[in-house]
Amino acid sequence: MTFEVIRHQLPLFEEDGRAAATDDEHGRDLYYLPDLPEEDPYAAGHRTCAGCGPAIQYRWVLKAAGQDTVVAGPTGCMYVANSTYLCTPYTVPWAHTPIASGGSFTSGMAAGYEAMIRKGRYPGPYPNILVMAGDGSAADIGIGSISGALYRNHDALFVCYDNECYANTGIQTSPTTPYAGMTTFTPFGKAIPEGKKLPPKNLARMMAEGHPHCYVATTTVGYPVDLMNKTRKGLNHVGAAFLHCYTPCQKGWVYQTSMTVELGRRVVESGLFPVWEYDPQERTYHYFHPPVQRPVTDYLAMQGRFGHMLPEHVATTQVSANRNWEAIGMDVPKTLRDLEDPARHQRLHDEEYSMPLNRGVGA
Ligand SMILES: Cc1ncc(C[n+]2csc(CCOP(=O)(O)OP(=O)(O)O)c2C)c(N)n1
Ligand code: SF4
Ligand SMILES: [Mg+2]
Repeated sequence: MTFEVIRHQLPLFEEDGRAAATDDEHGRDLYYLPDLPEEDPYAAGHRTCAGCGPAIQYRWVLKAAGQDTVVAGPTGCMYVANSTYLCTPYTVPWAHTPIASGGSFTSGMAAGYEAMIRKGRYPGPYPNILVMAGDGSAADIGIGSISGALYRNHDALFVCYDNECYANTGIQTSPTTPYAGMTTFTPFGKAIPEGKKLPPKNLARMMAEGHPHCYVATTTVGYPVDLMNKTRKGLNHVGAAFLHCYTPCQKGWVYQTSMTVELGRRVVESGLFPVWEYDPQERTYHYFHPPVQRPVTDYLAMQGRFGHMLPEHVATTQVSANRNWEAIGMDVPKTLRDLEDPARHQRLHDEEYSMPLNRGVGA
């Protein structure tokens, strides 16, 4: 006898009609949070750094997913800091996977639950199945297993929490480390004054273009409602979904602990991390157009990992940001176009602002 596989449909949080929310002078809502579920599948009791972006993302994703969830975590900070012996923040089933096999392990869970429900060995409904992998895992060492799971279209959500480095082993460069981002493997010096020379891998775009039947989206910890709704959309989608979430790493990026969520806004407002959603039915991208467009220095100057940048490096970063504005269908204001000129940064540097002194990674 075969049993039917019943699936959840999680309701979305209200994004409009924010009764209690107020806007600042730029029209940005002030970190509005809707009425959230009381339950916390990722509760207090972990050992991440203060202000850890991945920990904020883990909490919000699991709040959105709810108690009927099983979650996997490949090796990385969010495995190590969350699984100290006899101490765990999870109130839902959780499993560690090797760093390379987050995708294959999760596809096994999805296939297993589906088979067990069909055979009547698990009562159902089909649980929310997800994996949250670091960028070192999802964009580098384990990208093959995630791509395979997406391609085979297993019914699960594959999340990359992107802190733009291999954090847990001491802040090494990863494919998503931005141009000029200093890490222990990309120190700046006379030979390579910018630190990292390569631009970051465009992970989410690769996943959307390469697996056009999947729901794919980007988000940041600066937009909690967006993050939680995209989590729910990914889980509601029958088949594979991929979510790329920008999550600052306080230790690796060297910034004020309280600025994690603000960085999640500024990276979008400076054009360095476009937020979008790919609809596999229509096969189209939907881009978020932020109400503010800032110079990249508003973002870079908050972080010690960029403190060594010279005017020409800042100008190169502004060129990339301006390309991103065009790619998402926004005009580039003249003020931002002017900042493509290194001489303009030199003047600004001398007259108006200074980048912070780099205190060194992990200082
Ligand atoms: C195959 C393999 N290579 C290297 C390691 C060592 N290692 C453990 S955690 C880690 C960092 C993972 O980085 P990321 O996935 O970005 O997660 P984060 O630590 O940044 O949270 C590495 C390289 C490993 N566990 N397995
Ligand atoms: S090193 Fe970074 S990612 Fe790891 S726990 Fe600390 S803040 Fe979080
Ligand atoms: Mg990482």
